[in-house]
Amino acid sequence: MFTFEKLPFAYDQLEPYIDGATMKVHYEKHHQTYYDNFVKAIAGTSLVDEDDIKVIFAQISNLSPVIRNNAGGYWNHSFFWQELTPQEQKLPIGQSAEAINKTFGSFDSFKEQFKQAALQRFGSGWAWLVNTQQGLLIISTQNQDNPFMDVLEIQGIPILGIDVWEHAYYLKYQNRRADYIDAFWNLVNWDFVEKKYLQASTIN
Ligand code: MN3
Repeated sequence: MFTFEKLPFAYDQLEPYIDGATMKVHYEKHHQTYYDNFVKAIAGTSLVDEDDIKVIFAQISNLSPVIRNNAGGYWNHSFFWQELTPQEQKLPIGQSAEAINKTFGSFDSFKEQFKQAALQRFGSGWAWLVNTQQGLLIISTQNQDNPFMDVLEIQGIPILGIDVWEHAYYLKYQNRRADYIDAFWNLVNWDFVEKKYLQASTIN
């Protein structure tokens, strides 16, 4: 059973970095539609009985584009909401902070590389920090593809992601994707990132 979960904050709580109107449309229209279409697309197939969406992602190359886009859209947004917080935590913590510093030289250097990946994603998609057998990596995916999907050259376990579809920022930032990415750093829930990093390290 795949569920559509509540937002962990009110629509306007991420202001001024992400405005309430954008959050409302993003969650109620975009995310809800991905979820509804995903559920519709797997209805009547054996995928309905899956309780781990990663099993679906691992065979996505054999499934329809409708399932690929909507399963990804559903999961990516669920992850994104949990990863954001109004608390303005500012800095990574714990073992994920250490791994980021070790891999990228410094937090600032990581932010810069992550921003470049997010800026260079042509059209719609996501940039991700993922954990792999080789350690942390920054990747980007097109459309609603997800780091677990078997279609990707480099797969990994998502630790952090940013939605760079225009629907995520256009009302406030118009074409200024770079400004939206800069503002995003005020919203990252580093407790969540640390939790994901520790889980991913256990799996590896
Ligand atoms: Mn989105």
